[in-house]
Amino acid sequence: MQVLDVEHLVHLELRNWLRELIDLCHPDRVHVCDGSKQENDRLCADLVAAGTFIKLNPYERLGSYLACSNPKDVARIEERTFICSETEEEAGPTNNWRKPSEMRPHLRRLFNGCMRGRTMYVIPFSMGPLGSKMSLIGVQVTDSPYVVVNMRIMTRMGKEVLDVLGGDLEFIPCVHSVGKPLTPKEKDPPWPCNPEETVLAHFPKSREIWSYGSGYGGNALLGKKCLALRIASVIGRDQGWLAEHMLILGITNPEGEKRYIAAAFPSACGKTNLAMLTSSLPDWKIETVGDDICWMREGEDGRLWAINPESGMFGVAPGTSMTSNPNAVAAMKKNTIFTNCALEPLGDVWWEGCGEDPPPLLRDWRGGRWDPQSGEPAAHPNARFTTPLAQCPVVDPAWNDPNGVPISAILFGGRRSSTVPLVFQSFGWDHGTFLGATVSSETTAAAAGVVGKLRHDPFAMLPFCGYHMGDYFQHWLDVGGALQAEKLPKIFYCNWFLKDASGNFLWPGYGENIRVLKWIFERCDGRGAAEESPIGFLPTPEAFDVSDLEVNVKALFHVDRQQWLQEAQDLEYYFKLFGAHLPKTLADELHNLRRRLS
Ligand code: GTP
Ligand code: SPV
Ligand code: MN
Repeated sequence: MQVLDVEHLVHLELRNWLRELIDLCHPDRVHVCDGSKQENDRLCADLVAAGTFIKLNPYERLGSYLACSNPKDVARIEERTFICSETEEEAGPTNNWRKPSEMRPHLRRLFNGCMRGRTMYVIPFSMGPLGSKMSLIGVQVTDSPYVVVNMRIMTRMGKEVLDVLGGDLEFIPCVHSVGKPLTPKEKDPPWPCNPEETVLAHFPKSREIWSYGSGYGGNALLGKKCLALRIASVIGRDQGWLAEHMLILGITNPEGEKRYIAAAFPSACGKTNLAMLTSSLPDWKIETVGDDICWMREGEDGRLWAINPESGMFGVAPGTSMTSNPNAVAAMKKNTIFTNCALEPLGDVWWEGCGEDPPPLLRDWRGGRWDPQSGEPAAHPNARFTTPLAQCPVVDPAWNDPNGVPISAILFGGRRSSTVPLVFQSFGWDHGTFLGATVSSETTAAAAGVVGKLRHDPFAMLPFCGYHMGDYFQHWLDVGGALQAEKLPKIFYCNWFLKDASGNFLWPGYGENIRVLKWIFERCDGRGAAEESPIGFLPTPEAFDVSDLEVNVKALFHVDRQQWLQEAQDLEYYFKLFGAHLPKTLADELHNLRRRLS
């Protein structure tokens, strides 16, 4: 382990920024992270000693730990997430806005002395392959060692990033504190946090992130949603590229031809599962480039090329099993941090839907003996695993390629129990942009608040767009408009979550989703028959492979005019929200949808 010291950092701006933060936060110690294994081992040992981590049984889970959070700190908190643009209009109607001149003094008060009794860790990290033209560098300061060891999995982190940063490259400053300074005699709780004062502030103009009070997920691992989506969406708008809440997968057909597909579904709606699905169709193969975030820009050949800015997965544990997602199960056999799972007496983790009955004497995520009669789940519904993407058995050979991968198709989708058929294709890029703008989905446990409520979540970016959503729609139209039509990815909409009258899923999902991807692949090839419907192209019965499956094809592809007229009516209201920022092209698309329906 090398001892890196703030005063020896060659980057003047970084050094000055850190000095200011040390003055403000008053940490007892400062540690610049080198990203080494030794450093990680020591931090994990410290976390075990502090009671934050429980070391799991090494025969089951080598190098792996369980952390259980404070019950008040279990998910992203959208009400406390702010975009601090100069004007409210720039943040737009879908974001919480605070005037920078109000937020800055508020943050100064909160951060003043907030790291007393703690170590300030400095994490240099790269979102995207080291040194790629498409990558961005951030430096996160945090007083949470749990955050450091998670960031080491989720990003490229440490000394090698400082080397790329050199003396003068730009970095995105990210400041994080759990908001729980310690007095000299005070004992640190296992999961320090400050739910009453939690705030997550983004400054799109100066490209800064300040997060206070939460140690959980996207609130605290600032490279993820804060940098790679909220701030990167603003940078992408300014520079002509796209920062999206999308998985990226490679799909190879039985002839050995390969294509790449990106897909946007809202939080906890199936990205990780689709990104590494095990095909139920023989000789079709899926490989994973990314499971949550995708940055896309025009390549030298005029196509859209994509990278995954992350290097790990922060995946939803409940529901992950050998039947639903064997690749994720294999990936998390070692070097994995589990958060808010249940603990078995023999030192392995357990969750609802893991494929095994709960063993006796299970400890629930709150730390007490789990009572199966209680009706409460043993693992929190938003329990997560943090695991290196490189450990996924089907990680794509190009996942770390600095040039990214060329995208042939883009999917949008949401969790809809009715109305939206299993899959359909847009009439073109503009109509595809319209489909992205119209995504609605039932809310999930990934964010604090009610679960199961249908809400608009355009492009699955509602909580993640750093500027006016209407302008974001226009940006999508502009990016597409700048590319040659034949080079544009084809755009599709899908829905794995249709239900029948008794509330059962109409579609088996998971590995069977390959059948949808197969049709998409063939559509990109100019094969794969489709018929026009008022909402887009639907697969013809012959073109959609349901061999060996017993499903109600008619119900899966039914387009109910009444329901869709209702949908269009609702969109009419929704689009008003964006006022003059709604692109006319999208208003026209809505008008055309209504015309086709009537
Ligand atoms: P974030 O990490 O929050 O962005 O979530 P995600 O979009 O990656 O969702 P993920 O793949 O983790 O899935 C979330 C939940 O949806 C899990 O409980 C899955 O079991 C469930 N799920 C995923 N794919 C399918 C599917 O094809 N059908 C059904 N019915 N459920 C699915
Ligand atoms: C999501 O909510 O979309 C996630 C989890 O991927 S978090 O990192 O907490 O945002
Ligand atoms: Mn996500």
